[in-house]
Amino acid sequence: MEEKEQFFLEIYNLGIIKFGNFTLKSGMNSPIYIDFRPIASRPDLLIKLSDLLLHEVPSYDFELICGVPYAALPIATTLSLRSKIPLIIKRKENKGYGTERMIEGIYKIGQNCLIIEDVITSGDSLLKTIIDLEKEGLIIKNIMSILDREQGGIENIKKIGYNIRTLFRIGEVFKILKKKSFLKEKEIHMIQFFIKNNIKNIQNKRISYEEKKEKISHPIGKKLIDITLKKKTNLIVSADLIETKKILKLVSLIGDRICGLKLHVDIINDFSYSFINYLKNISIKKNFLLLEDRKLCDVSPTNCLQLHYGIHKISSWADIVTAHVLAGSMSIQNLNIPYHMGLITISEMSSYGGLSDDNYIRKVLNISLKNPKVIGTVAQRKVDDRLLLFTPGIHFYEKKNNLGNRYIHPVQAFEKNESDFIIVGKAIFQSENPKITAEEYRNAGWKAYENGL
Ligand code: 5BU
Repeated sequence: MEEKEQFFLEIYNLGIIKFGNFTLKSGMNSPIYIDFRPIASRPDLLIKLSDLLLHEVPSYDFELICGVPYAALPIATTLSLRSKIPLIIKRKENKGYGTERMIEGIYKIGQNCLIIEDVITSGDSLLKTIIDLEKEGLIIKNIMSILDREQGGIENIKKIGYNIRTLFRIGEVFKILKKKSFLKEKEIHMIQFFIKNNIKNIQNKRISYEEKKEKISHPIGKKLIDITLKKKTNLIVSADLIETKKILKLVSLIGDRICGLKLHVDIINDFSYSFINYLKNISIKKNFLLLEDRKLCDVSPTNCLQLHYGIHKISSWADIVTAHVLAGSMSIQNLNIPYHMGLITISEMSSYGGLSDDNYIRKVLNISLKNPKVIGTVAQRKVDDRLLLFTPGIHFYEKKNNLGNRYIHPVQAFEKNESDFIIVGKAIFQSENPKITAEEYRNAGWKAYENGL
């Protein structure tokens, strides 16, 4: 223990733990950020670390080593040099040219590979590495992480049958730092806050709409939650129809079952103000919100024009509008958004082959949290509790179609991603009986939410 403790204090002095307000790879917000990358510049510490790891997993127990990209790569490389066991490299994304291999290096089907992860939080990126290695026919008998943030990642990986160990646990590390008086008063408070929140995460329970309402400051976010609780529905129907008559007919069938109606007004052939006024009145009477899936994606002045002017004058009737933030945080500032209108950012689309990577998603989530007009986001993962999570790409039966759409079941949206709202399009409006089908999706969404509590 003495040796491990000494080692941890040495790496702590490199600044591997930072205190503040951080968005993690998983999309979660945390007052603590741990980054082992500085060790890459200290060969002496890399050697010490790999010797500590080899003490935990003897080298006769594996034939290959692979680090979860990218932070664990220098650690895995050192381990390979120390143990003389070959390294293989896992890519984070396909190159898109050449061999398009996800795993580089020399290996054979059936070989036993040790995986090294630096910090384990939810276990999601580790799982991606496991899946890619197994696709190549490799066997994963041992996984080592350097530090477990004790947020359920180790348990998640063990639950699916893998043998995973960790060198350090965040709780014990904090004790060492406190014992040695390495922490300031403010940092101790942040740690206590972190540990309190962690317990909740490990219990694996989602937060309720009531709790979420406390965390959301925007009035339209609160209103959406109120409607959801009152009507017991988290279903938003996407009316991707090109005739106003068809949209109004659909609404007359499903209006009682939804908390929101999503439109693409630019696909409507006969758009008019009388239509939108009529729809607005129904939305008030039946108590649901109108979402315009405009996907603003330009610089701020253009977004502003697209929102307020043109044929559709979106800001005069929509309760919520979607926006990409590809052009940066400023692109959704100074839009003169009316007080009662909220924005939904798009962090990660539901299609397969989308171009947003973990880094992009993290940045969008950060921008979303800092902009008071943003009520939530579209993502295919769990996000910070201060954002509402909207999940399109929902279907009971379809999984993937040849148009690039990927679908998940409502249960998956709530269980895996802790979604707040499901967005369902053609599964309802193309069904033989949209009224009954909407009721089925409403029930599935509501039950899945309640089961998560
Ligand atoms: P579908 O018929 O259930 O596939 O309709 C989904 C709707 O959600 C459709 O209007 C899309 O434009 C919209 N959508 C989506 O499918 N995926 C996304 O990531 C986003 C929006 Br953002």
